[in-house]
Amino acid sequence: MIELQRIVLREIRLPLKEPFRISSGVVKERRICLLELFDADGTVAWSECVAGENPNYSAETIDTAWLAITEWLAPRLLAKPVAHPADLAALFDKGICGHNMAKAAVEMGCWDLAARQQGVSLSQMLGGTRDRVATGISIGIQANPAALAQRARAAFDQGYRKIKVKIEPGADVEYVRAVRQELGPPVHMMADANSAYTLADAAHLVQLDAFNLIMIEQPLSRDDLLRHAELQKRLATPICLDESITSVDRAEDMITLGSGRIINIKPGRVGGFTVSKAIHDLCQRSGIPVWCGGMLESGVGRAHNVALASLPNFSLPGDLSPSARYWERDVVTPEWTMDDEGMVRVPREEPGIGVTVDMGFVDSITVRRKELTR
Ligand code: OSB
Ligand code: MG
Repeated sequence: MIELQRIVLREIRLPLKEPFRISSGVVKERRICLLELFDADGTVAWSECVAGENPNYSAETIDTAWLAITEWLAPRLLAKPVAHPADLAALFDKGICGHNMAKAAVEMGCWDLAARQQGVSLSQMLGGTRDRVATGISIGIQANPAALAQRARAAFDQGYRKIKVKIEPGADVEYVRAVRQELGPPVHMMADANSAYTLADAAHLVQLDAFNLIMIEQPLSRDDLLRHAELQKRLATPICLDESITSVDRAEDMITLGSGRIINIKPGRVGGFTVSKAIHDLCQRSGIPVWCGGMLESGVGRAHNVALASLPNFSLPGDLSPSARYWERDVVTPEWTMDDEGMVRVPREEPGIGVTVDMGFVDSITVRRKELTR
């Protein structure tokens, strides 16, 4: 039984070690909303809202999520007890359109809470089966192909099992060619366009077939399921959808229409773990591989992603880099690390997310705080 008494929202500022540039925008310093949830039985849980600083990846931002959580979502949850975190998606969707990242932040915090109440790890609570998950890196757009190839080489040598490079018009074919030449044929490589192209670019994108990519992520706009299907007919490389998949129905549409052959599941984008699990299960039944995407999360959001990625159909390496790839100092102990085989350990002995929030550090980087009570 989840009977929340209080939710504390904090906005922290966490500078990235280096700016992260994708086709739709650049981020130098993350503004991250953390949630601390207090149950009537004394259990305390944590989650992170993955909404960005600007509405470039999705319509949501940290500021819209802050509003949605404080005005609509938290009051609904604080008003009455909930039997199971799987009940929250329906509770939040009734009469509240969109705001998936805000909904997910609260919902995922309740999954951590329920896991702690039952004394099991979040991975176990979600049905995870692995004790290590394979890790890939997502490399932002660089100044030139040689700089990108050098970054890719360094990442591969560190152990990353999948090298994803961000592309956009003017920084695509030659960039991918340089990376493939540097790494050689067997390395798992992919490109992510973050919706930078249109169907008119199909002939141009077909050139990427030459580089044996395991997938091309989100070449077209989020709403372009039909056009993605058209593009997939012309591309040998599998399309993976990210921004487009915001619900189980969208995943089903992708499969029916042939808009893609792989899904990047980000629990924030789809409204939380219940929908993530449903998409995972649908894809498993349909022979569609999934992997866990990232949103430059702090160690709190990373814990939630790692737990999700331990489910059986997460068969491709996730965007789950260790703390040190993003931050000088992470907000959790222990920080997230990757071994030299490119694997991250799933905490399965500790209850809940399995890492401890460094309160002193969090306090020192908190720029706004709000307490919501019954
Ligand atoms: O498209 O997957 C994306 C980061 C911010 C917004 C969108 C994306 C990304 C990443 C980062 O690729 C992956 C990571 O967290 O390492
Ligand atoms: Mg993406």
